[in-house]
Amino acid sequence: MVTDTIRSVTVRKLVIPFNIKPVAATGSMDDVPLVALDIETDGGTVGRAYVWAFSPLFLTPLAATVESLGSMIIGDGLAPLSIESKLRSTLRLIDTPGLIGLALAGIDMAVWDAHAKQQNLPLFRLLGSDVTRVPAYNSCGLWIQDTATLADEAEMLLDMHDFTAAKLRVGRADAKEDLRAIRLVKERIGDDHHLMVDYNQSQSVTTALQRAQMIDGEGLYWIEEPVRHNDYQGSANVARATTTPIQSGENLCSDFDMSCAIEAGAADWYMPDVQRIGGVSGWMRAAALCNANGLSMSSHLFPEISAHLLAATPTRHWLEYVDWANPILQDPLKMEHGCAVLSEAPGTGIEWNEDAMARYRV
Ligand code: SMN
Ligand code: MG
Repeated sequence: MVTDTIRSVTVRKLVIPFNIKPVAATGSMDDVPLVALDIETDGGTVGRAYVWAFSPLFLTPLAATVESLGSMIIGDGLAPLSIESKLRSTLRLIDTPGLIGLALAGIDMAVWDAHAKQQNLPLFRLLGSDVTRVPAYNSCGLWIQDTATLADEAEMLLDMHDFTAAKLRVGRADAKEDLRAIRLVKERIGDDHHLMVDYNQSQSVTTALQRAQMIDGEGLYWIEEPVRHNDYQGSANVARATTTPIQSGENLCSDFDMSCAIEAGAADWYMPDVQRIGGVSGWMRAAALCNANGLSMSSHLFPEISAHLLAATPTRHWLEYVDWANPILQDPLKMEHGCAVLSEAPGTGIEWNEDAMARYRV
């Protein structure tokens, strides 16, 4: 069988405004700096994906890193696992954390998109799934902000697509203010809606234990990243002391990282981020680990591709919904009754709105 080969890898740098600017306990953001990838084959198939640079300061280095990795796969056959394996073995000496890891994941996602398009299948069907709806929580707001604004915002976020769950960021200097924030939101949304909270790694193990004890009886759905993400033992101490499930995983950079976290009992549930865990290829390895260990797996950001991946994840749990890339997408992810509804379009469904791309290009 003759397969297409990779002809070009094109990157564009974009800065998109947020509807609601994220302010977490450990950092805030003014806009969404993205690197958009187009990987074209000699047969004319174009795979698309985007990666997130966190800060506009890292947009140029991330785009350049994607370009460098892209130059390594020109002429290769359109075989996502073989391309990923070649990149990882060629990069063994420099290793692949940081920007190189994000860039590699971006290439992997775009190559999988092209592969699925060539097979004329949406990614979730290519991966063997027929699950077309994935439950989602709204993560577009409820940042560290004036507690007086939280209840109205929570109601607005749930109303957006009849969501049944939302996430509140915590980790304020005064733990009592966090408790107040939780109670204000819980009281407004009621017991038939779930509330997750995220400390964004802001606590020491000692304060995390104190704070977790303080909020453990508040009926929260999960407590996310209470301590530094790679302090697996510290996180395990918090997980053992708490009835509310501890959620973690957005900072895991490989299935090996995940296996270490699981071995330590760092969390009750995991939520890998597709651009950190290694794209589609890395995600599927992580999903196998969660399945083997009986652990529920949710996603972090990147809802367009994560919805496909969760559909193919045996222990699928929650999709984290954000609308950050919507302005540049021709068909933003369809949301209905609190679920992502997967499209039958071939690939991941990521196609650019070229007018918007021109507007936000830097
Ligand atoms: C988060 C994501 C992106 C920016 C800030 C905070 C958060 C989450 O950890 O889980 O959504
Ligand atoms: Mg988080």
